[in-house]
Amino acid sequence: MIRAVPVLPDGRVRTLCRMCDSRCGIEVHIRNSVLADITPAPDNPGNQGRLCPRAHAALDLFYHPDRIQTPLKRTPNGAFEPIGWDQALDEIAGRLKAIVDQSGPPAVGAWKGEGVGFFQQEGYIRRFIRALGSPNYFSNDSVCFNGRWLGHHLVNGFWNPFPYFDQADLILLFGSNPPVCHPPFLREFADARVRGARLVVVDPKLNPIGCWADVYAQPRPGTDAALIWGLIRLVIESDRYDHDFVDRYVVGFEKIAAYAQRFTPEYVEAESGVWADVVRTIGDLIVRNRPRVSLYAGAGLEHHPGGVNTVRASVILSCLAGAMGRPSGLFWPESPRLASLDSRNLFLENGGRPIGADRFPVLAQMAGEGHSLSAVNAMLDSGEHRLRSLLVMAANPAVTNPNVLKVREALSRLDLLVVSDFFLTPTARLAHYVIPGATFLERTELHVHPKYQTLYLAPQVVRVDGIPTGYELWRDLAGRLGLAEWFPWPDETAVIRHLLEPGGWTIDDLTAHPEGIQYAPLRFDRCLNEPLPTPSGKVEFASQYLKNLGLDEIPEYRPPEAFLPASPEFPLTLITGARKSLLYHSRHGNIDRFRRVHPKAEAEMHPDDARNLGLENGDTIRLVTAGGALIVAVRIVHAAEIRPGVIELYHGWEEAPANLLTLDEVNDPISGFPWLKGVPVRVEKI
Ligand SMILES: Nc1nc2c(c(=O)[nH]1)N[C@H]1C(S)=C(S)[C@@H](COP(=O)(O)OP(=O)(O)OC[C@H]3O[C@@H](n4cnc5c(=O)[nH]c(N)nc54)[C@H](O)[C@@H]3O)O[C@H]1N2
Ligand SMILES: Nc1nc2c(c(=O)[nH]1)N[C@H]1C(S)=C(S)[C@@H](COP(=O)(O)OP(=O)(O)OC[C@H]3O[C@@H](n4cnc5c(=O)[nH]c(N)nc54)[C@H](O)[C@@H]3O)O[C@H]1N2
Ligand code: SF4
Ligand SMILES: [Mo]
Repeated sequence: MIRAVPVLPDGRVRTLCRMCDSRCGIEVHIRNSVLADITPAPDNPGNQGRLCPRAHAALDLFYHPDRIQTPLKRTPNGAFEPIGWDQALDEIAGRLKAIVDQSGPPAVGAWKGEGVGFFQQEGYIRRFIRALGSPNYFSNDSVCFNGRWLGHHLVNGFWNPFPYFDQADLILLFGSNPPVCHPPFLREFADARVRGARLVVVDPKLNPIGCWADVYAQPRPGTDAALIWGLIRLVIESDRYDHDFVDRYVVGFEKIAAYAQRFTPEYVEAESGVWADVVRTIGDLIVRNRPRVSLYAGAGLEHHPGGVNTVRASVILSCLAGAMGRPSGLFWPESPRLASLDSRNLFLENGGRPIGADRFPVLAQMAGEGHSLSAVNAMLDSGEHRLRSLLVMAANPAVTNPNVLKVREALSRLDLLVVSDFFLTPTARLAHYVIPGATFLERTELHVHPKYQTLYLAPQVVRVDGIPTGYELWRDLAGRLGLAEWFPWPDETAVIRHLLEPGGWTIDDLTAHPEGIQYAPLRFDRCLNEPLPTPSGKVEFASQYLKNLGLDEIPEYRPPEAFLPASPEFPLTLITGARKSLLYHSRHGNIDRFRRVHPKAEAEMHPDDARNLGLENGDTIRLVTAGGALIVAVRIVHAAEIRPGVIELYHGWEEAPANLLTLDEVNDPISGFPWLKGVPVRVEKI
């Protein structure tokens, strides 16, 4: 049993759930020094007294019998032996120093995963790698939200990840599944529907929210941009867009108006498979319900090689629908005045170029990070630019990254791989050293929610002897490398005091307001009253910055065939990673009660495709793509649930990784994203 010391022996501690990025308010109940229960906090603006079932899984993970509780060292025969904390850090620091002395700091990289989120923990990792003198910071964000982040920033210079859906008259969801992925937004959808708001869902797979839709369109994967351009054309043709807005705020309107001409409803139907009259119906809904339109693009749009352009086109459509400067649409959230842990600008200004910056300069310049798929190539490189060591925090790329066989080969070639995790994952099993990871219940953390412009303190609920928090790990490692001045704070509370200083807040202020402090009034029209943080200061329908880099000035539509020519070898299309309610990427498969709900990997298939292939429900099939092959069971779904010709497979199964099939070298030219959804595939009956 884990050596847990809760901050109080009995009672409740108010904090935030970080079992996903929604960060709902929770109360952790402690009874006789045991973490006994988690219930919703009543007054958090996000969850408003509700929780999803994953919140309780925090306790399943915390007390899990397989949880790693001491550092582990891999022995020559491949087994792991427990070692002491000082020995682990001394040896890791010694080996890092030797690599830096021989090959220079850039031979060392760090890789952050979704497990630790995007602010304070990310800051530590960025800071550590910068202190070492390496530009090589990588993260899951190279396959997560960076595509959408870039798409929005290229057009507007900002991104409010979530609009206020409850204030919309029309919600358009493209490739997203909020009931499963962001449960707190269900309340907003429900409120909007009660008021009579319309809902359009565009997804090749009927996900739960699709069942609520007024219009459900099932496109051929990777062709959303054709539909979006068709809608842009209809809005321009209707002349019901705001001419004054376009004249005052927009660069490049004529270019997009000319380009949109070819996207007639019939052309959109030929490209995307969405019927021409459905295209017209959606266009009509936009025109009638503007300007209170919430257009939300999920991971379904960015996991394609044309992803950033698709997102850019969706932002242009939102702007033409009048969504700029409205709570239901596009607004420019303010950031709180906090000190920065991260020193990315410092590095980039000094000419630091992370791995992948030559191929994907926009990612490096705008998001300030290396390209994780190029990092994998650099681990396999034998030349002077070889990446020799990687420090992985809360990520499982041996399952979650495309082309997992290559990822595993690359990780096993490293001279030093250190992984911090709760469990011996496929990634951790390749490590030289495994560091036990602290759950969010074990750390004190600041959180910022841009939608509400709210700052929260999530206090530590429990301490575990022998398990360092993320901060303690980086601090102690930096100390051993002579870099103590980068981590001068004794503990996480001191870090938070430092972070709060510029804004004049104190820890007591935040403790007194567990529901969060709104750090600035919400000014939805800010984006209409201040120059935008784009090169021109305006809304960039056309981007000179991209043009100068030899990239698409306007977000042109490129069909999937532009990236991989159609081949009779691969007649079907594979989409991966539609989220499952109780699983989280490669996580939670080891929670028995969750496993009973999602027992095994299954490829979902349309009944017509199954019939053509002579398949029955439960048959075993081999899926083959240009990337690899995988044997898996088939589940034949209802005819309405998936577009004919499309196969869906969840991406988090350790025993059946969908990422054996995805393509790491077919990339979005702007973000460098791999091809995770829409990959040409063949099905063989076994
Ligand atoms: N339970 C749970 N919740 C999660 C996660 C989890 O693993 N589990 N992960 C979290 C993370 S990190 C993320 S990034 C978010 C993602 O959150 P969302 O983007 O809201 O959801 P996904 O399930 O990734 O939705 C992808 C949808 O896109 C569809 N799709 C696939 N290809 C296409 C296409 O070409 N066009 C269109 N229009 N749709 C397409 C899929 O069928 C699927 O329904 O979820 C977060 N929430
Ligand atoms: N084919 C395909 N691949 C995909 C996707 C897809 O849709 N299709 N989606 C992509 C997306 S959007 C994302 S975000 C990535 C996610 O990619 P990853 O971040 O690599 O995925 P996870 O499986 O969530 O791995 C997180 C690991 O961190 C550990 N962990 C969790 N919390 C903590 C913590 O606080 N501290 C420490 N030390 N460890 C912790 C967990 O045990 C787990 O092993 O996957 C991507 N991969
Ligand atoms: S949606 Fe669920 S998992 Fe995510 S923060 Fe809220 S309670 Fe936790
Ligand atoms: Mo993600």
